This record gives sequence, C-alpha cells and structure tokens, in this order.
Amino acid sequence: MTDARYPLGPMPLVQSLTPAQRNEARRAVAALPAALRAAVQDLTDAQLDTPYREGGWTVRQVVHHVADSHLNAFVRLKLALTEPNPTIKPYDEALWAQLPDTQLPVGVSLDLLGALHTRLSALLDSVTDWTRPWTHPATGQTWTVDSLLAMYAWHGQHHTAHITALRAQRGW
Ligand code: NI
Repeated sequence: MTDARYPLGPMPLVQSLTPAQRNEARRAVAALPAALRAAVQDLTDAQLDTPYREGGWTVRQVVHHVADSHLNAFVRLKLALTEPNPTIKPYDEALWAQLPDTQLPVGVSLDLLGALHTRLSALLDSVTDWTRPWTHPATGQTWTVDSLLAMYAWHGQHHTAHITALRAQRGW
C-alpha cells in the first residue's frame, strides 16, 4: 500500500552525491518551475482548492508551500556558501501554509519560483565545494551543500507528484 503523502518515498538524507546524482538533482531543480506550472495547468479555482489527499493541503497551498520552502532553501544555500557551518532557521511550514498569502492565485508563486530557481541554479553552477557544512538546530545534525541539493530536488518533485497524482485519480 502506497502512502499518498510520499508518492516518491521519503526525503533523501545523504551527506554526499555522486557526480551523476548531483547532475540529476541540478536538472530537477532547474526543471521544477516549469514542471509545477504544467502540473496545475488549466485547473479551476475549485480544483485548486481541493485537498491533494484527505486532510491534506489544497493544491493551491501546495504550490505556495513549495515557494515558502524553496525561499528557505535559497537562504540556507547562501548561508552555507558564505559562513563556516551556519545554523539554519527552521520554520513552522503548517502555520506558514495557513497565512493569507497562500490564498493568492498560484501564478504568483509560480512566477516567484521561476525567478528563484534561476538564482538557485546560478548559485549551484558556482559551487566548488559540495561538502560545505550547515547545521540543523533541532537535531544538531550537520549536513552539506550536497545534502541540501538532494533534499530540495526531491522536495519539488515530491509536491509536483501530489498534484499529478490527484489529477490522475480524479481524471482532471
Ligand atoms: Ni514540503
């Protein structure tokens, strides 16, 4: 039995990627804005306001959540590239997803993600040391730039899959 919350399985928690895995993850990051835009193409407002699973976020909240999350990823990456082992700042994603900006048209966050991922990809193109560390304060665990890339490449595909799975299930 598959878990609707994790259509692609759990977030990868790795310290390092092979060059091939890194290239694949960078392709996924570059492709995410267009993939997410395609996933919601031609949905009505009623469809956008449908939970992707029972008790889950609506499609609209999912799109705005990806922008929330990847804005944090951008900040975390820049911290990791400029400071020695920075401690990143967690946030309450469930509460962020309830703030009123998540009721805006999805195009707002799709445009934001388009610009943001252009900058993320430019940063990733500049990385020479994929082992640069950063630390998560909740666990005290230290991760790397490779870890961050793996997490967020997965994250965009994970949420895109929520939407494509809903559309397949509903025949939309
Ligand atoms: Ni998420």
